Amino acid sequence: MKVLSGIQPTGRFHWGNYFGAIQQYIALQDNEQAFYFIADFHALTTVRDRDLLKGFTQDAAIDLLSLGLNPEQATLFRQSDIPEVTELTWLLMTLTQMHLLEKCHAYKDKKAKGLAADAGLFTYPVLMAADILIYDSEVVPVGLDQVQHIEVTRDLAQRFNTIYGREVFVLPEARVLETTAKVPGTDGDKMSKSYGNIIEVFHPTPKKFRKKIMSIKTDSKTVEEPKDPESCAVYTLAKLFSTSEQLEELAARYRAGGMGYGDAKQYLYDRAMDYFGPAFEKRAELEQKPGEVEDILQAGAAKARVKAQEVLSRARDACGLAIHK
Ligand code: AQP
Repeated sequence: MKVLSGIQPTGRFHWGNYFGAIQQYIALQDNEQAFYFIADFHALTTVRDRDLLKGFTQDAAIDLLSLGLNPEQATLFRQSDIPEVTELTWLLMTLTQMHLLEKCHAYKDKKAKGLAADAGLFTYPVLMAADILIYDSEVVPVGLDQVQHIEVTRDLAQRFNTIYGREVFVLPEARVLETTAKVPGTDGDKMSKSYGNIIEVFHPTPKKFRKKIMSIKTDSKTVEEPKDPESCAVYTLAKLFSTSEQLEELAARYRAGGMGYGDAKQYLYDRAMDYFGPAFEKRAELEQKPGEVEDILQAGAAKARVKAQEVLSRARDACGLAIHK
């Protein structure tokens, strides 16, 4: 099975990114093809600071490797190291109907908020389609918010194949984990950088990590009062890290009363520290080896580019463009 996914270097990864997407990357990394890229071209629609983009991109690579992405199995690369992807974007753009993009949520949401959207944001799903189609990807592990974009990718692939009368592109499927498709943030809404409700996977110090967890919004019930676990963001997040026995025990403590939200948050902090502890240690090691990380990205790009050139040639040939040997 050919697996591919991309993740934007627009800040540090949060629990939504990890449980919705990255966890799947690791689980699928021993497939026939497991290509994962850092979507720096995409990030340009929001990050317009040279040093920041470079820093986020480097951090993204280190974070993924620390969280268990194994470069011996998976191919990790920067999106912008594969220029073929922008060429394929143009080929796809020539047959992308405007109405398809107008209904895409990233653009629609921004417009609804009265914010100015630029052409990069509007055409973002076409670049994403090129990212997926250029590696003959069959399965794309993502969170729920990206499913619509995979549908656009399928539409474009089908349209291209039909117009040019050839099976140039493989139609990919989204892979979404039911339980973590939409991880909630500290306010109960979908965890998202633009909502300011994220918990980052990596924090500069355990103290800052704890402070973030203690900032999760709860209602104002007193310690003595019984509480409803299912309507509490702390409990919902605790599900990410707990066994069913641990959860039952925690839910019983909520319902019985006598447990304050501070205790529930401490529980969440302890579980998260246990869970991510090994990644924190690995990260501290990798931070000292930027050269090694860069080598991994370049070796990944060299491998991915071979596949991208093969598929792009197929597409160029189908359109009647010259093929470069
Ligand atoms: N809350 C979430 N639950 C489950 N999956 C999520 N993903 C993001 N948020 C959640 C998944 O993470 C992958 C990378 O997404 P991205 O590159 O779009 O990252 P992002 O833009 O940083 O995600 P945000 O925080 O949601 O950013 P904004 O605020 O810019 O929209 C994807 O597979 C995504 O589904």
